[in-house]
Amino acid sequence: FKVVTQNTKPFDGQKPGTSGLRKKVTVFQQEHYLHNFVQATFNALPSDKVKGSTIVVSGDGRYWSKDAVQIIIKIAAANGVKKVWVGQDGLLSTPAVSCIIRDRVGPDGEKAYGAFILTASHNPGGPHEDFGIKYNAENGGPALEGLTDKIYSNTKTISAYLTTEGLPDVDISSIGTTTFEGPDGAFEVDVFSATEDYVKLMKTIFDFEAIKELLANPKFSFCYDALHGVAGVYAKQIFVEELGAKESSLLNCTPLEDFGGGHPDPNLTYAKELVHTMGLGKVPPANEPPEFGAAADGDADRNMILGKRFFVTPSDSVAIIAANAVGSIPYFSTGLKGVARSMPTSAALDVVAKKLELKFFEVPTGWKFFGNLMDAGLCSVCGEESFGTGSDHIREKDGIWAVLAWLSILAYRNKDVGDGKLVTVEDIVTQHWGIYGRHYYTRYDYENVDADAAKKLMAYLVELQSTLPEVNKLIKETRPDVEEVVEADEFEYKDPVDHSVSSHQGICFLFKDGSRLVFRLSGTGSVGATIRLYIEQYEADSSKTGKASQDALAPLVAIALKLSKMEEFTGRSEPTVIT
Ligand code: VG1
Ligand code: CO
Repeated sequence: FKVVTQNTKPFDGQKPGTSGLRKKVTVFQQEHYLHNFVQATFNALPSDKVKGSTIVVSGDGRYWSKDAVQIIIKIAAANGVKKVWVGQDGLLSTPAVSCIIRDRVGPDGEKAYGAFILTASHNPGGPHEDFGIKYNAENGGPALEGLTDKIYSNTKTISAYLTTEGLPDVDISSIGTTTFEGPDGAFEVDVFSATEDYVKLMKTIFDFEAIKELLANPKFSFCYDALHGVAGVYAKQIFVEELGAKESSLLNCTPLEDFGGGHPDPNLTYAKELVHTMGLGKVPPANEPPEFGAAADGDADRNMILGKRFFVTPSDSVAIIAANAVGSIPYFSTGLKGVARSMPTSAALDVVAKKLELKFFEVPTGWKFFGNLMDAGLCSVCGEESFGTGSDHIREKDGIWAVLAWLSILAYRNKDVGDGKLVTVEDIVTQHWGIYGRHYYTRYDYENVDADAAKKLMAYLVELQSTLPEVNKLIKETRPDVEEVVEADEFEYKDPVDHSVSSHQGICFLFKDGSRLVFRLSGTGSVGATIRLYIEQYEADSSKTGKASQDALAPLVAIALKLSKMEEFTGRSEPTVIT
């Protein structure tokens, strides 16, 4: 094949958000649109590193992924990449990509330099829904802000990209290597099993025998919903083939380009089938719910953990994993290096860190901020309230890992149960609250709000947080029963490792009793703006940890809506989604 230069013009708005560039499929389908972004990425990387490198290209299998893989292969070849690694059918979960960058060694001893992950994660897919792309770096983690800023600035000035002439589309449906002759010699596309490297890694972390025993215990029952995302591929291999779960315990585990028309977001609103099966729906299920249920998002980095008729909030989940890791999970047998959470995630993890005397970090929203801490050996377990949990085994959150972590904890707690009663998910969580107290938690999302209105609301809050007396006056007028705000700020993060600063990361109001309200704008939407409101209240008294969270949080919700003038700015009297 030959390398050719194609002239192009910049597109507006190719700024990577919290986790890559996400737009409607129709936007990506414009001529040169994806090409520009990929070339802008190559231009942002050192050219001596790109030349002769190996790059991974794959994703969650959403609509238009297969076209995108072929486009990127050609641009990569033209930019001097020597090998492109592709998961079979173009499928690789986000955590599997991270694992492959870090662990996979090719037949010539090569390692991947980076990856283009084709996913819009939990956003719906299909011809009229979302597509997305993000670049992950050599440590296996999402590109840091320095790099994404450079990519964005390149997209604003790009005038040409490199592609090939005479390089045919590559068959990505079957495993094997295809070699082409280019101007710099051989160029290879290597298609391999989507699961092999990832499964191998999981086996080094967890005690598969112990989990197998738990799954075989007649008192235990299990259910997993991949919401038709890429997690299904891994669920079949790990839960069924390796761990002996019944095939029938898998729901929606065949990846579909449009996720079956659903919203591949594992929460109580969108994982309807699982929620019903677990006895948490409006209508009781026909059969007794399983003891354990879990779901993943489109690219399998998120997880929702459920017990029988019981929901585990993600903020609790990471705290409980951290508190139980040593002992239950062989990977952590020598202890945790430290723990971290994103700013809006509840302080349940803080309490564990304090009690166990672990290093603790609070970072902005988005997984990229955990990577530096992990690379520096400062953090072992971390999580976000948005159903993201993970560890330093890779540099992405990891949905299947979180399920295996919970199964490990359950297996460990039930090791000697004999004829006794099974220790359930609910038991583990309520025991945790008994020891550490409970953080009541909820998140209100106002999706697709007019972008200008959202900006005005945030600007208003930036103003308001600087005048505490005004804030406390409003609180007294609204709910005199609520404690006063003692601190308010606009969150800014200074990375303790590279000292880079990330500003404007959300407005936080801290109340005297430790309760918090956080407001921020989403960086993953594709139309309009999404305002997220995070509400949390700490209850240390173990006799008061059994309330329904919407009841416990009602006074704080009222205050949040009042302080932000939510309805006045957005015209919305209700959020789009409550998690
Ligand atoms: C959301 C979540 C954030 C998460 C990000 C990517 O971002 O809040 O916690 O890291 O999605 O997750 P935002 O900016 O919309 O709030 V994924 O699974 O969509 O890659
Ligand atoms: Co995701």
